[in-house]
Amino acid sequence: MKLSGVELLRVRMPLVAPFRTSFGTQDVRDVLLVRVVTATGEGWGECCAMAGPVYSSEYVDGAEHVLRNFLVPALLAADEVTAHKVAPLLAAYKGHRMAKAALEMAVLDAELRASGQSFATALGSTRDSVPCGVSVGIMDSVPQLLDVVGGYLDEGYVRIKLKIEPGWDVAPVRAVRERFGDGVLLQVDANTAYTLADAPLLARLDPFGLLLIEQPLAEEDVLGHAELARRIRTPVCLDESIVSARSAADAIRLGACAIVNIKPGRVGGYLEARRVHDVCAAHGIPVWCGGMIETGLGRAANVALASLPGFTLPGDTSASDRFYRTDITEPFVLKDGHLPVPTGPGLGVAPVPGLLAAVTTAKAWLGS
Ligand code: OSB
Ligand code: MG
Repeated sequence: MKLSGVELLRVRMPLVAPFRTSFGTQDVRDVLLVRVVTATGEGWGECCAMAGPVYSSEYVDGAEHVLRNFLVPALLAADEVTAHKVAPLLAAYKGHRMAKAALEMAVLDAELRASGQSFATALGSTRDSVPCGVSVGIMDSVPQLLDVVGGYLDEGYVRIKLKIEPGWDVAPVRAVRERFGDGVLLQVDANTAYTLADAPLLARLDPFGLLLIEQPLAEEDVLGHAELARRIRTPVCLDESIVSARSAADAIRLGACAIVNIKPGRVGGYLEARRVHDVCAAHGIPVWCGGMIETGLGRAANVALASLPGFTLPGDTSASDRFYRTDITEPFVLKDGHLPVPTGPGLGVAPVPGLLAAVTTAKAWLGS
């Protein structure tokens, strides 16, 4: 394909409730969308960067800047663009994986729409629905947390993830276990809020039979995670530290993770995400699909990815209404704790023009 142009759109969507993590509180999602246009059609990508560089070094204005000034011009200058050519075409530009991922996603969508194949089929899906977990933010009180968790269990979510930070860890986990029992699939996510000196504290989570503890230590502290894994019984799962298939292979070799959270944006796209899946599968490391508060576009692609065979744990692939009263696509609706894997060409969903227009704050066309 030759790209005739690329549109960058900024979309502002209020969250149904504030979402608090160890790195801050969000009540609105400022999303960057990418629409690539070819002679025969279009494709959609979503950039998962947050408003500020608080989860990782990328942030949405930075992603827009690097796309506009470096990444999009590189693709517009190429005579032949396919999804598999995007990473090599952009390889001269270091880092900026979330920005690259959004552009590659849009190209992949355009390519698959043109050929009539779904994301799921292209990635190697083996299931037509995926079990869904939900990520539960830090609350003001334990009773409030129990209400929220109870609501999600009533909705049918099959796994609960509690966000934790120092001062909000053992007590909320104990309370959820006491109220809802040992049968609930339960895990925690620290988003790098601890250090190795906290190992004795984190070992106090051992009796609660958690599925995993996600990213307790700093992004670059891979050896620290390996040491922590020797000092606690809860399996260590990495999120922020895994930025490529290579870093996954290294972390596994070092004993830093027993489980991996795969987020396509964090690793530079859905094609690299599949390679992370393959590396983990080859080592017997279970994976699950993370989330970055995606709109229906990113959600569709994540659900497709989560239907690959190595995704043996429920992901943060919650329904649209977990974060948004109104999505920009047809909403993803939970059924028996599962979401259906889209089957239509490409993402299988597209923005509904009126819904998209209602939340779009800026648009820029790059190309002729
Ligand atoms: O660490 O998994 C994370 C949201 C934003 C940034 C980082 C994370 C999260 C979540 C929410 O936990 C996942 C979701 O989209 O459901
Ligand atoms: Mg995480």
